Amino acid sequence: MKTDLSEKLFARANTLFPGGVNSPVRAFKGVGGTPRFIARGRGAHLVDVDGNDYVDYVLSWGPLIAGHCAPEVMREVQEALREGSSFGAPSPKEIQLAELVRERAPWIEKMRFCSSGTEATTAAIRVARGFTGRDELVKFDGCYHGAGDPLLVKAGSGVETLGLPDSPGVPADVARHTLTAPYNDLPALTRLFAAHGATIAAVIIEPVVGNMGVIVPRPGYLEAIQALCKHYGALFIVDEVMTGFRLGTGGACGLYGLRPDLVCFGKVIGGGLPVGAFGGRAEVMDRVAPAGPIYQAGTLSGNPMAMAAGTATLKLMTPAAYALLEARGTALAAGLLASAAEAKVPVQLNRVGSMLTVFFTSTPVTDAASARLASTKRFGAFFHALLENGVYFPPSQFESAFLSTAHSEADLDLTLRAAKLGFAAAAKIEV
Ligand code: KE4
Repeated sequence: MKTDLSEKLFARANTLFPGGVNSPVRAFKGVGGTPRFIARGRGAHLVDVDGNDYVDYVLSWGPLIAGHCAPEVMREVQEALREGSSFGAPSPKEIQLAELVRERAPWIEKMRFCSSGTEATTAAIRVARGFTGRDELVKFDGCYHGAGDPLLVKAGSGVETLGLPDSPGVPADVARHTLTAPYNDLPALTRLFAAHGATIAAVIIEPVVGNMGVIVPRPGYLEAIQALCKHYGALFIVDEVMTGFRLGTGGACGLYGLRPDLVCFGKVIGGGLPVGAFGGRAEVMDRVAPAGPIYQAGTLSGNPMAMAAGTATLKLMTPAAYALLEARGTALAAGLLASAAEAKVPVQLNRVGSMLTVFFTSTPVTDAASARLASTKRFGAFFHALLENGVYFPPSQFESAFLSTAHSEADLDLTLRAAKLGFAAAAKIEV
Protein backbone atom coordinates (compact mmCIF):
# COMPACT_ATOMS: atom_id res chain seq x y z
CA MET A 1 0.00 0.00 0.00
CA LYS A 2 1.45 3.36 -1.08
CA THR A 3 1.66 5.80 1.83
CA ASP A 4 4.30 8.24 0.52
CA LEU A 5 2.13 11.35 0.76
CA SER A 6 0.85 10.51 4.25
CA GLU A 7 4.46 10.03 5.35
CA LYS A 8 5.54 13.35 3.82
CA LEU A 9 2.59 15.17 5.38
CA PHE A 10 3.22 13.52 8.77
CA ALA A 11 6.84 14.77 8.67
CA ARG A 12 5.58 18.32 8.00
CA ALA A 13 2.84 17.97 10.62
CA ASN A 14 5.47 16.97 13.20
CA THR A 15 7.12 20.39 12.70
CA LEU A 16 3.79 22.06 13.45
CA PHE A 17 1.86 20.01 16.01
CA PRO A 18 2.96 18.04 19.11
CA GLY A 19 3.27 14.46 17.85
CA GLY A 20 2.12 15.66 14.43
CA VAL A 21 -1.56 15.60 15.38
CA ASN A 22 -4.31 17.71 16.85
CA SER A 23 -5.58 14.94 19.09
CA PRO A 24 -3.26 12.27 20.54
CA VAL A 25 -5.15 9.13 19.68
CA ARG A 26 -4.84 9.95 15.94
CA ALA A 27 -1.04 9.54 16.08
CA PHE A 28 -1.08 5.71 15.85
CA LYS A 29 1.08 5.60 19.02
CA GLY A 30 -0.97 2.62 20.22
CA VAL A 31 -0.29 0.60 17.05
CA GLY A 32 2.84 2.11 15.49
CA GLY A 33 3.28 3.22 11.91
CA THR A 34 2.27 6.37 10.03
CA PRO A 35 -1.18 7.87 10.49
CA ARG A 36 -3.06 8.14 7.24
CA PHE A 37 -3.88 11.68 6.13
CA ILE A 38 -7.44 11.66 4.88
CA ALA A 39 -8.56 13.32 1.65
CA ARG A 40 -12.30 12.59 1.91
CA GLY A 41 -15.02 10.45 3.37
CA ARG A 42 -18.04 9.02 1.58
CA GLY A 43 -20.62 6.78 3.26
CA ALA A 44 -18.77 4.11 5.25
CA HIS A 45 -15.51 4.83 3.41
CA LEU A 46 -12.44 6.99 3.85
CA VAL A 47 -9.94 7.76 1.08
CA ASP A 48 -6.46 8.86 2.14
CA VAL A 49 -4.18 11.32 0.31
CA ASP A 50 -2.42 8.42 -1.45
CA GLY A 51 -5.74 7.26 -2.87
CA ASN A 52 -6.15 4.23 -0.57
CA ASP A 53 -9.77 3.36 0.22
CA TYR A 54 -10.85 2.04 3.63
CA VAL A 55 -14.04 0.83 5.26
CA ASP A 56 -14.13 3.24 8.20
CA TYR A 57 -14.90 2.01 11.76
CA VAL A 58 -13.67 5.20 13.45
CA LEU A 59 -16.30 7.51 11.88
CA SER A 60 -14.58 10.55 13.41
CA TRP A 61 -14.67 8.64 16.78
CA GLY A 62 -18.41 8.15 16.68
CA PRO A 63 -20.24 11.23 15.29
CA LEU A 64 -20.86 9.93 11.76
CA ILE A 65 -23.56 7.42 12.63
CA ALA A 66 -25.13 7.98 9.18
CA GLY A 67 -21.77 7.76 7.43
CA HIS A 68 -19.58 10.42 5.81
CA CYS A 69 -21.32 13.15 3.78
CA ALA A 70 -24.83 11.78 4.34
CA PRO A 71 -26.75 13.71 1.66
CA GLU A 72 -29.50 14.84 4.06
CA VAL A 73 -26.90 16.18 6.51
CA MET A 74 -24.80 17.91 3.86
CA ARG A 75 -27.87 19.57 2.36
CA GLU A 76 -28.97 21.02 5.70
CA VAL A 77 -25.46 22.25 6.54
CA GLN A 78 -25.07 23.90 3.13
CA GLU A 79 -28.51 25.46 3.53
CA ALA A 80 -27.54 26.84 6.94
CA LEU A 81 -24.22 28.15 5.64
CA ARG A 82 -26.03 30.13 2.94
CA GLU A 83 -27.76 32.08 5.76
CA GLY A 84 -24.57 32.60 7.78
CA SER A 85 -21.93 30.59 9.66
CA SER A 86 -22.38 32.06 13.14
CA PHE A 87 -24.36 34.86 14.76
CA GLY A 88 -23.38 34.92 18.42
CA ALA A 89 -27.09 35.33 19.02
CA PRO A 90 -30.00 32.91 19.49
CA SER A 91 -31.28 31.19 16.34
CA PRO A 92 -34.29 28.94 15.68
CA LYS A 93 -31.94 26.05 14.79
CA GLU A 94 -30.86 25.57 18.41
CA ILE A 95 -34.50 25.30 19.48
CA GLN A 96 -35.15 22.75 16.73
CA LEU A 97 -32.31 20.46 17.85
CA ALA A 98 -33.07 20.89 21.56
CA GLU A 99 -36.72 19.98 21.08
CA LEU A 100 -35.66 16.87 19.15
CA VAL A 101 -33.26 15.90 21.96
CA ARG A 102 -35.95 16.42 24.61
CA GLU A 103 -38.52 14.49 22.57
CA ARG A 104 -36.19 11.46 22.48
CA ALA A 105 -34.77 11.90 25.97
CA PRO A 106 -37.53 13.56 28.04
CA TRP A 107 -35.35 13.42 31.17
CA ILE A 108 -33.46 16.28 29.56
CA GLU A 109 -35.87 18.96 30.74
CA LYS A 110 -33.40 21.77 30.01
CA MET A 111 -30.02 21.80 28.28
CA ARG A 112 -27.15 23.99 27.15
CA PHE A 113 -25.25 23.51 23.87
CA CYS A 114 -21.50 23.93 23.70
CA SER A 115 -18.85 22.88 21.19
CA SER A 116 -17.29 19.67 22.50
CA GLY A 117 -17.82 16.77 24.83
CA THR A 118 -15.07 18.09 27.10
CA GLU A 119 -16.90 21.38 27.53
CA ALA A 120 -20.09 19.46 28.30
CA THR A 121 -18.57 17.23 31.00
CA THR A 122 -16.52 19.94 32.69
CA ALA A 123 -19.60 22.18 32.75
CA ALA A 124 -21.78 19.38 34.14
CA ILE A 125 -19.30 18.84 36.97
CA ARG A 126 -19.23 22.56 37.77
CA VAL A 127 -23.03 22.62 37.80
CA ALA A 128 -23.16 19.60 40.12
CA ARG A 129 -20.64 21.18 42.49
CA GLY A 130 -22.50 24.51 42.39
CA PHE A 131 -25.90 22.89 42.90
CA THR A 132 -24.84 20.63 45.80
CA GLY A 133 -22.26 22.94 47.37
CA ARG A 134 -19.96 19.91 47.55
CA ASP A 135 -16.52 19.44 45.97
CA GLU A 136 -15.79 15.73 45.53
CA LEU A 137 -16.32 14.04 42.18
CA VAL A 138 -16.37 10.28 41.59
CA LYS A 139 -15.27 8.81 38.26
CA PHE A 140 -14.25 5.30 37.27
CA ASP A 141 -10.80 3.96 36.46
CA GLY A 142 -10.35 3.89 32.69
CA CYS A 143 -13.39 6.01 31.87
CA TYR A 144 -12.61 9.06 29.75
CA HIS A 145 -14.77 12.15 29.87
CA GLY A 146 -12.66 14.55 27.82
CA ALA A 147 -9.54 16.55 28.53
CA GLY A 148 -10.81 18.72 31.39
CA ASP A 149 -8.58 18.96 34.50
CA PRO A 150 -10.95 17.31 37.00
CA LEU A 151 -11.34 14.35 34.65
CA LEU A 152 -7.74 13.59 33.68
CA VAL A 153 -7.45 11.23 36.63
CA LYS A 154 -7.17 7.55 35.74
CA ALA A 155 -8.71 8.38 32.37
CA GLY A 156 -9.12 6.14 29.35
CA SER A 157 -8.91 6.77 25.57
CA GLY A 158 -5.71 8.55 24.58
CA VAL A 159 -4.48 8.69 28.18
CA GLU A 160 -4.88 4.90 28.41
CA THR A 161 -3.43 4.36 24.93
CA LEU A 162 -0.32 6.35 25.80
CA GLY A 163 -0.05 4.61 29.18
CA LEU A 164 -0.07 7.95 31.00
CA PRO A 165 -1.07 7.43 34.66
CA ASP A 166 -2.63 10.88 34.75
CA SER A 167 -1.70 14.15 33.12
CA PRO A 168 1.06 16.45 34.39
CA GLY A 169 -0.26 19.99 34.70
CA VAL A 170 -3.36 19.03 36.64
CA PRO A 171 -2.76 20.62 40.06
CA ALA A 172 -2.77 18.14 42.93
CA ASP A 173 -5.30 20.44 44.55
CA VAL A 174 -7.69 19.71 41.69
CA ALA A 175 -6.93 16.02 41.26
CA ARG A 176 -7.43 15.29 44.97
CA HIS A 177 -11.14 16.14 44.61
CA THR A 178 -11.55 13.40 42.01
CA LEU A 179 -12.13 10.05 43.70
CA THR A 180 -11.99 6.91 41.58
CA ALA A 181 -13.41 3.41 41.79
CA PRO A 182 -13.10 0.40 39.50
CA TYR A 183 -15.89 0.19 36.89
CA ASN A 184 -18.44 -2.58 37.46
CA ASP A 185 -17.44 -2.89 41.15
CA LEU A 186 -20.48 -1.85 43.17
CA PRO A 187 -19.01 -2.76 46.62
CA ALA A 188 -16.04 -0.46 45.95
CA LEU A 189 -18.35 2.44 45.09
CA THR A 190 -20.55 1.70 48.10
CA ARG A 191 -17.47 1.89 50.36
CA LEU A 192 -16.44 5.19 48.74
CA PHE A 193 -19.86 6.66 49.45
CA ALA A 194 -19.81 5.34 53.02
CA ALA A 195 -16.53 7.18 53.58
CA HIS A 196 -17.19 10.39 51.59
CA GLY A 197 -20.92 10.48 50.87
CA ALA A 198 -21.56 13.79 52.58
CA THR A 199 -19.00 15.59 50.36
CA ILE A 200 -19.62 13.90 47.00
CA ALA A 201 -21.14 16.35 44.53
CA ALA A 202 -21.54 13.88 41.67
CA VAL A 203 -20.69 10.58 40.09
CA ILE A 204 -19.89 10.68 36.38
CA ILE A 205 -19.86 7.51 34.31
CA GLU A 206 -19.66 6.24 30.75
CA PRO A 207 -22.82 4.07 30.89
CA VAL A 208 -21.33 1.70 28.33
CA VAL A 209 -17.60 2.33 28.39
CA GLY A 210 -16.00 3.06 25.04
CA ASN A 211 -12.69 4.48 26.24
CA MET A 212 -11.13 1.33 27.62
CA GLY A 213 -12.42 -0.39 24.57
CA VAL A 214 -16.07 -1.36 24.99
CA ILE A 215 -17.00 -2.53 28.48
CA VAL A 216 -20.59 -3.51 29.26
CA PRO A 217 -22.16 -2.58 32.61
CA ARG A 218 -23.07 -5.57 34.78
CA PRO A 219 -26.86 -6.03 35.12
CA GLY A 220 -28.22 -3.57 37.71
CA TYR A 221 -24.90 -1.74 38.13
CA LEU A 222 -25.98 1.59 36.63
CA GLU A 223 -29.32 1.56 38.44
CA ALA A 224 -27.50 0.88 41.73
CA ILE A 225 -25.22 3.89 41.16
CA GLN A 226 -28.29 6.03 40.51
CA ALA A 227 -29.80 4.82 43.82
CA LEU A 228 -26.56 5.48 45.76
CA CYS A 229 -26.43 9.04 44.38
CA LYS A 230 -30.03 9.64 45.41
CA HIS A 231 -29.41 8.23 48.88
CA TYR A 232 -26.40 10.47 49.52
CA GLY A 233 -27.70 13.60 47.74
CA ALA A 234 -25.06 13.44 44.99
CA LEU A 235 -25.95 14.11 41.35
CA PHE A 236 -25.80 11.24 38.86
CA ILE A 237 -24.11 12.43 35.66
CA VAL A 238 -24.30 10.05 32.69
CA ASP A 239 -21.71 10.83 30.05
CA GLU A 240 -23.45 9.97 26.77
CA VAL A 241 -20.96 11.78 24.55
CA MET A 242 -20.22 8.47 22.83
CA THR A 243 -23.41 6.48 23.52
CA GLY A 244 -25.94 9.29 23.10
CA PHE A 245 -28.35 8.62 20.23
CA ARG A 246 -25.98 5.81 19.16
CA LEU A 247 -27.29 3.02 21.39
CA GLY A 248 -30.90 3.79 20.54
CA THR A 249 -33.43 6.62 20.40
CA GLY A 250 -32.79 7.45 24.06
CA GLY A 251 -29.13 6.45 24.11
CA ALA A 252 -27.84 4.38 27.03
CA CYS A 253 -30.26 6.05 29.47
CA GLY A 254 -33.12 4.83 27.31
CA LEU A 255 -31.58 1.39 26.92
CA TYR A 256 -30.99 0.91 30.68
CA GLY A 257 -34.00 2.90 31.96
CA LEU A 258 -31.84 5.48 33.75
CA ARG A 259 -33.15 8.85 34.94
CA PRO A 260 -29.96 10.78 35.68
CA ASP A 261 -29.77 14.28 37.10
CA LEU A 262 -27.50 15.44 34.25
CA VAL A 263 -26.48 13.95 30.90
CA CYS A 264 -23.61 15.01 28.62
CA PHE A 265 -23.73 14.72 24.85
CA GLY A 266 -21.36 15.24 21.92
CA LYS A 267 -20.42 13.45 18.69
CA VAL A 268 -23.70 12.21 17.13
CA ILE A 269 -25.71 15.31 18.11
CA GLY A 270 -23.30 17.35 16.01
CA GLY A 271 -23.37 14.99 13.02
CA GLY A 272 -19.66 15.62 12.45
CA LEU A 273 -19.65 19.32 13.33
CA PRO A 274 -18.47 20.61 16.72
CA VAL A 275 -21.30 20.20 19.23
CA GLY A 276 -21.51 19.22 22.88
CA ALA A 277 -24.42 19.56 25.27
CA PHE A 278 -25.25 19.03 28.92
CA GLY A 279 -28.73 18.97 30.40
CA GLY A 280 -31.14 17.29 32.72
CA ARG A 281 -33.44 18.27 35.58
CA ALA A 282 -34.78 21.81 35.16
CA GLU A 283 -34.25 22.42 38.89
CA VAL A 284 -30.53 21.81 38.36
CA MET A 285 -30.14 23.50 34.96
CA ASP A 286 -31.94 26.65 36.11
CA ARG A 287 -28.90 27.34 38.30
CA VAL A 288 -26.81 27.92 35.16
CA ALA A 289 -26.10 31.52 34.11
CA PRO A 290 -27.87 33.71 33.22
CA ALA A 291 -30.83 32.01 34.96
CA GLY A 292 -28.63 31.24 37.95
CA PRO A 293 -25.10 31.91 39.21
CA ILE A 294 -23.20 28.90 37.85
CA TYR A 295 -21.25 30.20 34.89
CA GLN A 296 -20.81 28.49 31.54
CA ALA A 297 -20.42 30.12 28.11
CA GLY A 298 -19.10 29.63 24.56
CA THR A 299 -18.68 31.82 21.48
CA LEU A 300 -19.87 29.18 19.04
CA SER A 301 -22.34 27.37 21.30
CA GLY A 302 -25.50 26.53 19.33
CA ASN A 303 -23.75 27.27 16.05
CA PRO A 304 -26.46 27.19 13.35
CA MET A 305 -24.49 24.95 10.96
CA ALA A 306 -23.71 22.47 13.72
CA MET A 307 -27.33 22.54 14.88
CA ALA A 308 -28.44 21.82 11.32
CA ALA A 309 -26.02 18.87 11.08
CA GLY A 310 -27.21 17.47 14.41
CA THR A 311 -30.89 17.83 13.60
CA ALA A 312 -30.49 16.19 10.19
CA THR A 313 -28.51 13.33 11.74
CA LEU A 314 -31.00 12.65 14.52
CA LYS A 315 -33.85 12.71 12.01
CA LEU A 316 -32.08 9.92 10.11
CA MET A 317 -31.89 7.80 13.26
CA THR A 318 -35.28 6.06 13.05
CA PRO A 319 -36.20 2.76 14.72
CA ALA A 320 -35.41 1.07 11.39
CA ALA A 321 -31.96 2.71 11.38
CA TYR A 322 -31.23 1.38 14.88
CA ALA A 323 -32.45 -2.06 13.86
CA LEU A 324 -30.06 -1.96 10.90
CA LEU A 325 -27.15 -0.98 13.19
CA GLU A 326 -28.02 -3.89 15.51
CA ALA A 327 -28.13 -6.32 12.58
CA ARG A 328 -24.79 -5.09 11.23
CA GLY A 329 -23.23 -5.21 14.72
CA THR A 330 -24.45 -8.74 15.29
CA ALA A 331 -23.17 -9.92 11.91
CA LEU A 332 -19.78 -8.24 12.29
CA ALA A 333 -19.28 -9.61 15.81
CA ALA A 334 -20.20 -13.16 14.77
CA GLY A 335 -17.86 -13.02 11.78
CA LEU A 336 -14.96 -11.66 13.84
CA LEU A 337 -15.40 -14.30 16.55
CA ALA A 338 -15.55 -17.10 13.98
CA SER A 339 -12.40 -15.78 12.29
CA ALA A 340 -10.50 -15.49 15.58
CA ALA A 341 -11.51 -19.04 16.52
CA GLU A 342 -10.32 -20.32 13.14
CA ALA A 343 -6.96 -18.64 13.70
CA LYS A 344 -6.89 -20.02 17.27
CA VAL A 345 -6.36 -16.51 18.66
CA PRO A 346 -8.03 -16.03 22.06
CA VAL A 347 -10.15 -12.88 22.00
CA GLN A 348 -12.94 -11.28 23.98
CA LEU A 349 -15.43 -9.34 21.89
CA ASN A 350 -17.48 -6.77 23.82
CA ARG A 351 -20.36 -5.15 21.96
CA VAL A 352 -23.43 -3.04 22.60
CA GLY A 353 -25.29 -2.18 19.42
CA SER A 354 -22.95 -0.46 16.98
CA MET A 355 -20.03 -0.13 19.41
CA LEU A 356 -17.59 -3.02 19.67
CA THR A 357 -14.04 -3.91 20.64
CA VAL A 358 -11.96 -7.05 19.99
CA PHE A 359 -9.69 -7.54 23.02
CA PHE A 360 -6.70 -9.83 22.45
CA THR A 361 -6.98 -11.73 25.71
CA SER A 362 -8.59 -14.91 26.99
CA THR A 363 -9.81 -13.11 30.15
CA PRO A 364 -13.29 -11.56 30.11
CA VAL A 365 -12.93 -7.74 30.01
CA THR A 366 -15.16 -6.12 32.63
CA ASP A 367 -13.03 -3.23 33.89
CA ALA A 368 -9.77 -1.32 33.34
CA ALA A 369 -7.61 -3.96 35.03
CA SER A 370 -8.87 -6.79 32.81
CA ALA A 371 -8.75 -4.55 29.70
CA ARG A 372 -5.08 -3.88 30.40
CA LEU A 373 -4.35 -7.62 30.21
CA ALA A 374 -5.09 -7.53 26.48
CA SER A 375 -2.11 -7.82 24.14
CA THR A 376 -1.58 -4.43 22.49
CA LYS A 377 1.06 -6.10 20.29
CA ARG A 378 -1.45 -8.57 18.88
CA PHE A 379 -3.98 -5.78 18.48
CA GLY A 380 -1.35 -3.77 16.56
CA ALA A 381 -0.67 -6.67 14.18
CA PHE A 382 -4.42 -7.12 13.67
CA PHE A 383 -4.91 -3.38 13.10
CA HIS A 384 -2.17 -3.10 10.47
CA ALA A 385 -3.28 -6.20 8.58
CA LEU A 386 -6.76 -4.68 8.38
CA LEU A 387 -5.36 -1.30 7.33
CA GLU A 388 -3.24 -2.88 4.58
CA ASN A 389 -6.37 -4.60 3.33
CA GLY A 390 -8.64 -1.59 3.25
CA VAL A 391 -10.20 -1.56 6.72
CA TYR A 392 -9.66 1.37 9.11
CA PHE A 393 -10.20 0.21 12.71
CA PRO A 394 -9.54 2.53 15.69
CA PRO A 395 -5.73 2.70 16.14
CA SER A 396 -5.83 1.55 19.77
CA GLN A 397 -6.80 -1.53 21.74
CA PHE A 398 -8.53 0.82 24.19
CA GLU A 399 -11.08 2.36 21.84
CA SER A 400 -14.43 1.36 20.38
CA ALA A 401 -15.05 0.56 16.74
CA PHE A 402 -18.25 2.11 15.40
CA LEU A 403 -20.72 1.08 12.70
CA SER A 404 -22.90 3.44 10.68
CA THR A 405 -26.10 2.98 8.72
CA ALA A 406 -23.89 3.42 5.63
CA HIS A 407 -21.97 0.16 6.27
CA SER A 408 -23.21 -2.30 3.64
CA GLU A 409 -23.09 -6.08 3.60
CA ALA A 410 -20.32 -5.76 1.02
CA ASP A 411 -18.38 -3.57 3.47
CA LEU A 412 -18.76 -6.23 6.17
CA ASP A 413 -17.68 -8.98 3.75
CA LEU A 414 -14.55 -6.99 2.88
CA THR A 415 -13.94 -6.40 6.59
CA LEU A 416 -14.22 -10.07 7.48
CA ARG A 417 -11.87 -11.08 4.64
CA ALA A 418 -9.33 -8.61 6.01
CA ALA A 419 -9.98 -9.82 9.56
CA LYS A 420 -8.95 -13.37 8.60
CA LEU A 421 -5.55 -11.92 7.65
CA GLY A 422 -5.61 -9.79 10.79
CA PHE A 423 -6.09 -12.71 13.16
CA ALA A 424 -3.48 -14.73 11.25
CA ALA A 425 -1.02 -11.87 11.77
CA ALA A 426 -1.95 -11.63 15.45
CA ALA A 427 -1.46 -15.38 15.88
CA LYS A 428 2.19 -14.96 14.89
CA ILE A 429 2.82 -12.62 17.84
CA GLU A 430 4.04 -14.42 20.94
CA VAL A 431 2.28 -13.28 24.12
P1 KE4 B 1 -14.54 15.74 22.96
O1 KE4 B 1 -14.08 16.87 23.85
O2 KE4 B 1 -13.37 14.97 22.36
O3 KE4 B 1 -15.58 16.17 21.94
O4 KE4 B 1 -15.34 14.70 23.91
C1 KE4 B 1 -14.70 14.19 25.04
C2 KE4 B 1 -15.36 12.88 25.43
C3 KE4 B 1 -16.20 12.87 26.53
N1 KE4 B 1 -16.83 11.74 26.93
C4 KE4 B 1 -16.66 10.58 26.24
C5 KE4 B 1 -17.36 9.35 26.72
C6 KE4 B 1 -15.82 10.54 25.11
O5 KE4 B 1 -15.65 9.36 24.44
C7 KE4 B 1 -15.15 11.70 24.68
C8 KE4 B 1 -14.21 11.72 23.50
N2 KE4 B 1 -13.91 10.44 22.91
C9 KE4 B 1 -12.63 10.32 22.26
C10 KE4 B 1 -12.53 8.93 21.63
N3 KE4 B 1 -12.47 7.90 22.59
C11 KE4 B 1 -12.39 11.40 21.26
C12 KE4 B 1 -11.25 11.14 20.30
C13 KE4 B 1 -10.11 12.05 20.57
O6 KE4 B 1 -9.80 12.32 21.75
O7 KE4 B 1 -9.49 12.48 19.56
